[in-house]
Amino acid sequence: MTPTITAFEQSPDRGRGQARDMRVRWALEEVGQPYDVRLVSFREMKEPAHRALHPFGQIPTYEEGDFVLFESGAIVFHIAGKHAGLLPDDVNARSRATTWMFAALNTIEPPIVEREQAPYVERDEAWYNDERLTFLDGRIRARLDELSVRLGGAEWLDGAFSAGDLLMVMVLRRLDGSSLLKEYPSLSSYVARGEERPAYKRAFDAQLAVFTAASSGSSKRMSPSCV
Ligand code: GTB
Repeated sequence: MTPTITAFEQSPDRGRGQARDMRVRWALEEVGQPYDVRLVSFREMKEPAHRALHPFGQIPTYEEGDFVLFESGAIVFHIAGKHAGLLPDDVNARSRATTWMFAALNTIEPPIVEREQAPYVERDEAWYNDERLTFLDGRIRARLDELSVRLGGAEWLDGAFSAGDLLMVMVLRRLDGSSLLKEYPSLSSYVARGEERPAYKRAFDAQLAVFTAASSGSSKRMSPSCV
């Protein structure tokens, strides 16, 4: 059965592949699973029909007939469990790769998202530039220091490319608009390796095509709730 995912009708990121449907698209492309996309507006996301799929009224969702999932990490995990190619067969190696999925979403992404959100809510505070940004950037740097030490000169985090790398690359890409990632050449190269994968490119082009088709020169600005 062809799964259906949901994505923004018009992504506030202007097709830069930052919305979380990109993670799901990339996973589906990696395993060679065709998929349909249902585009939803911000209004539709908050209506009962969509909330029946996603209790928090967000994208992405994933449907295979009556089977419904939300949370991009859970969806990627489901795809990786159902198809070969994103998680190793060996149980321990599979758990290590899964650990990197959690590390990407629970350890690396939160300080990055907090840094993204800060300008929306704190920009006008007197202490914003000198204190708050220094603190938030420092927290991200601490994680990037540690992650780059662990990656060392390896191609991927634990052997072959896995769903852990897929999510880690996507999370690190959220630093695209800042100079922080550039301070870490090995992590920049790691992200570039992910972006060079044919499956990544197909997923990126597909989400960009949605934005391009929908765009008439206007776009919605990202808002603090749009994380
Ligand atoms: N934990 C959930 C998951 O991983 O699936 C989070 C889902 C989520 O945050 N969805 C966002 C959403 O639906 C879109 S992806 N927001 C609308 C709302 O909450 O009303 C987050 C996102 C959006 C836009 C950008 N951007 O413009 O750069 C980046 C990331």
